[in-house]
Amino acid sequence: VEFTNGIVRKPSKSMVEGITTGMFSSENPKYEDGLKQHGQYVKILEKLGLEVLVLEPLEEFPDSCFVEDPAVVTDKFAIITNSPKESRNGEKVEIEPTLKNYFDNKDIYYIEYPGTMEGGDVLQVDNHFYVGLSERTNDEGAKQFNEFVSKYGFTSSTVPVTEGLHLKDFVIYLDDNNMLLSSEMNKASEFKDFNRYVVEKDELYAINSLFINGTVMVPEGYPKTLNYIKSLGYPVEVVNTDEFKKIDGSLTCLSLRF
Ligand code: CIR
Repeated sequence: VEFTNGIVRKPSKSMVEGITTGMFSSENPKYEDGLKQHGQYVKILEKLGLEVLVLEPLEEFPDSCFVEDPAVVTDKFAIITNSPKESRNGEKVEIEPTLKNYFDNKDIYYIEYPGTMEGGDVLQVDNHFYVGLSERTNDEGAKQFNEFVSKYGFTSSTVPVTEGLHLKDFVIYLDDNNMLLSSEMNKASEFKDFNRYVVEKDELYAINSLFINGTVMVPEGYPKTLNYIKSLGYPVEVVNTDEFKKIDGSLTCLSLRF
């Protein structure tokens, strides 16, 4: 999949109150550093050929820089999700007008209660979507999602998320059949036909690397995973997202790409 557009939202000062499981860090994020890191992230997206729309921060939503969660987009359609977390659910209303600038109304769909979903649980592999069933995404959400994507010739299937927040924290697809995953996800039969690299526990955060137009963006500080990705022949862009990591945010979370 070749991307031409990116949508991001600058972090708000309230990011220091973002939700966290403490899965990656027990520290509080620093807003100023987060803002700088966000700027670097955007620069890399631009370098990789995306035209990036940078939305203004939303103080009332501490996690709103994680624009991947309130919507799932492809070049053909957009699905507005439905977070079960009260502090995140309003983000869908904020992203909707922006998506209307890119998509016809008929190509915008809505996950509705009792269905819940966040985009971090949706992993696209060519014409198939793996949907993680997690604390944020339920069966009913996955069912509605399947109905929408099947109109466009896509398929989807579900995978339980047992280790933490979102599916894409534990399994990511690069391209050419290459996949990075946790040892737990590696046990799932769904992924057995991929060329799998099991990321070691001490580098778990690096699973969420981001393939964009031939290059892989990799978080800074994970040499083993970085070297593996390089050994596959990919050019890499290393990016520091430490402040977002403190509130469970990784690379894919920070943008919508289509
Ligand atoms: C949350 O818990 O909702 C945020 N602090 C982190 C969201 C990360 N999003 C993602 O992985 N797609």
